[in-house]
Amino acid sequence: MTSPFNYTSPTVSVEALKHSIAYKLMFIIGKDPSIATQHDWLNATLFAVRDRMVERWLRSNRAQTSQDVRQVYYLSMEFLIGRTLSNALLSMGIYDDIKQALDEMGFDLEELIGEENDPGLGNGGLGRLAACFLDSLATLALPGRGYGIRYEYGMFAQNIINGQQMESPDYWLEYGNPWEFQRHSTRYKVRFGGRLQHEGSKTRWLETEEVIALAYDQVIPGFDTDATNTLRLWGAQASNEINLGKFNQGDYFAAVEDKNHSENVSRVLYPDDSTYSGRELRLRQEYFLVSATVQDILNRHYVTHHTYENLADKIAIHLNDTHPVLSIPELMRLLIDEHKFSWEKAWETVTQVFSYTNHTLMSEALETWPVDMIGKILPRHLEIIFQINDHFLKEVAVKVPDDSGILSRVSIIDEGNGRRVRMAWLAVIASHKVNGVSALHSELMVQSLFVDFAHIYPDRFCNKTNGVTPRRWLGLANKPLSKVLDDAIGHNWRTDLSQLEELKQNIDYPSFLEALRKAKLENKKRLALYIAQKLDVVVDPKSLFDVQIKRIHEYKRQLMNVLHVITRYNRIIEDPDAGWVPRTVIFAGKAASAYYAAKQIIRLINDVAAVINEDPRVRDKLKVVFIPNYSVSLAQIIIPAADLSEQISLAGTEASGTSNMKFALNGALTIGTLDGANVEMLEHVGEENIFIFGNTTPQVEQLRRDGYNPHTYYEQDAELHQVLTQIATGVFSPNEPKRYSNLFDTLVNLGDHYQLLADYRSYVDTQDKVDELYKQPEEWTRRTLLNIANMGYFSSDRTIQEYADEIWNIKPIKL
Ligand code: 26W
Repeated sequence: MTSPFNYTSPTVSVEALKHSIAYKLMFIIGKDPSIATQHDWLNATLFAVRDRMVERWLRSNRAQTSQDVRQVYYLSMEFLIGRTLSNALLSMGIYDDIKQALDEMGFDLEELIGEENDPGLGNGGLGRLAACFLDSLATLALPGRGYGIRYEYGMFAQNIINGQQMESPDYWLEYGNPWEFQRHSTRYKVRFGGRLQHEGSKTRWLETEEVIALAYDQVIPGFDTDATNTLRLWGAQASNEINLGKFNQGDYFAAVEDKNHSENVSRVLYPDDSTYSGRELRLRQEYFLVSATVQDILNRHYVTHHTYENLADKIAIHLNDTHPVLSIPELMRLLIDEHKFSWEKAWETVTQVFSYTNHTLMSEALETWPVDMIGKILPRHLEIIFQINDHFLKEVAVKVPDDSGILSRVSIIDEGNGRRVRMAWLAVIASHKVNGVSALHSELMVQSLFVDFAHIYPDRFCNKTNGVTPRRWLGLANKPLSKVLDDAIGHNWRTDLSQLEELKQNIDYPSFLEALRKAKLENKKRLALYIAQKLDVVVDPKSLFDVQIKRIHEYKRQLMNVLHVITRYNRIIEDPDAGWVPRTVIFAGKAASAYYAAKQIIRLINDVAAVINEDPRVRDKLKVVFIPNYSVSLAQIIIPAADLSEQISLAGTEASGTSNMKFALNGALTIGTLDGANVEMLEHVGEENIFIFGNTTPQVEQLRRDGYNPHTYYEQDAELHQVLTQIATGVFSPNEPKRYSNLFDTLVNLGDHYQLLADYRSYVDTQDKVDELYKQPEEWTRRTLLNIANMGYFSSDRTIQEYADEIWNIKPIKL
């Protein structure tokens, strides 16, 4: 008899697909076709597609278990995975079949794809990087799983009202989430608070509050392979044990309210990616992720090995920034308190298992938690952290005896600052590898933030330059260009991006350059249509699309971009017939809700746009648009349409950047500073093919040391003076002339922390060079071709292969 589990994939003929979509609509959604909404049909399609992935998924899982390979667990508070349907269709190679099936049923696939919600479970670069990494892990058949939180509310939705950002909640689960499998039986208790009881060498953690972490799994398909991985997100559920005291006193409502309260832990993503907030709920979230995950890891390990002795051989745990750092004391606690490990053995295991990526050097973003707060919420963990610190400081005193200040500098506990726990220090001390995300960033990391640790542990620090997945960021986002590439070099660049090099042989073929230009124009038309529909602004697809899309932050210097826009505006008015290259300047990005300066920058962009777009004197020569509610799916529309990519952060501040890579891969030229991964992009594309300007990191530091005075630039540069005066005197806010006097002061009188004025002249001059080149379309396109062809290095497949070989020590599974 054949086993019922010897099940092969449902066939993927168009007929079979039609049948299963109709079946899902009836039996899963429970709707009659005559009353089903677009969303119902979308969900029915998602279910039908999901079915076809599950069999490979189970097989991959079985292979991982039976081959008993070492696994990596990627812990991240954020995963910005984007829409899943189209990505899954391309991965499985059934895009055209589904398209036809839906077509025959009277639906347009593209339209349904546009209906899918885009889960915003992340802030920006860090969360999106995690999603690219999952895609690459699966595509390379590497055994790895992502662990995160299933926030009910993702990143807030941004509306622009009267030029200002307004936030509204993003309840992304409104129509359900057909991709996830809720695992009713995979649940762990996560405990908070309580007190400790010591009996001899044993410690007990008593009288805690409890929350249940419930697993929700999502399938992560590899591209063109059966290998399929899992992203496991935890949702909070109140534990069954409601407050019996209150219940028995007849206070039914209070007892149930407590239950609701505990579910808050997975309610909402903290929408701040720049300043660490210090809020107790955030600390609880971090522990919630970590505790459920470490319990799950141990459980999975035990099921196959019946021992924890070989844990360090079989697992690697990666920390995406410090946010999941409590997994270190959590693993120590479980090994010692529950599994009878000695301190020494537990610590040895921990240091072999953990690795950590740092994503920012900026001090305001570094996590430190008050000792008292950790003590109240996680008393046992605080005790373990102190113990780790004691052991470590003793080791340092032996290793570096002649440096008197070192112990207080490297201590996990910052005694100066109201006693706080430095999470990054804990991560460095417990990890066998610590990496930065670009060559420059990794270098600065060991010279500044971790300089003492680099002396203590010289072999611990390394670089892993970020990358992006070519599947989503070229194959899916840019169909016109993908077609051109397929025709020229075949399809395999999707899994071996270095093949793009072969495009160089086409550099002298005008017809190929023409094909590239046509693809770009098609993408620009699509974006122009979107802008017309959403903003009621008409932009010319033939104009140069100059794009800056990313979180709004002072260090990223969107404001410097605005200074250039106003400069250009003034020049056009001054000399309207000077042969201007028409430009459309496009911005998008969210500001953290409490970040006043960032919100003012958004408002200024919109005010400037209103004035310029209405001014008949500039008409078709300059347009400015701010596209609201930036997201992964919006990025997929905007990036392929860009001619110019703005990567203009102050040198030394942007750890890597990843949109810089996406833009170049999609045939935009970069205007940028020598910051983050721009430096390596320059090395790969060659200096003729990128517009680099501004001070370098050493120059920035020098200027700071010498006492940078922005006022001199303001006084000495007439154009700059004019622009700043216009902003300060209300030329762009006539109803409220003083609206931007604070902004003006920050730049001119309060030190201009991000040195916009110092880089302004070189930025504006470089923008002139951009115009000159754009006037020669053939030459422009040749350079975009060289950008595309040289982006192979920036595939996240390359990055993940390096992590696998040099940090995690994992090998692909055989399928
Ligand atoms: C605690 C508050 C908080 C939350 C998130 C502080 C900092 C963060 C992240 C580290 C911010 C972030 O997304 N960093 C970005 O990471 C990308 C992926 O490595 C880099 O490309 C960006 O340069 C870096 O800003």
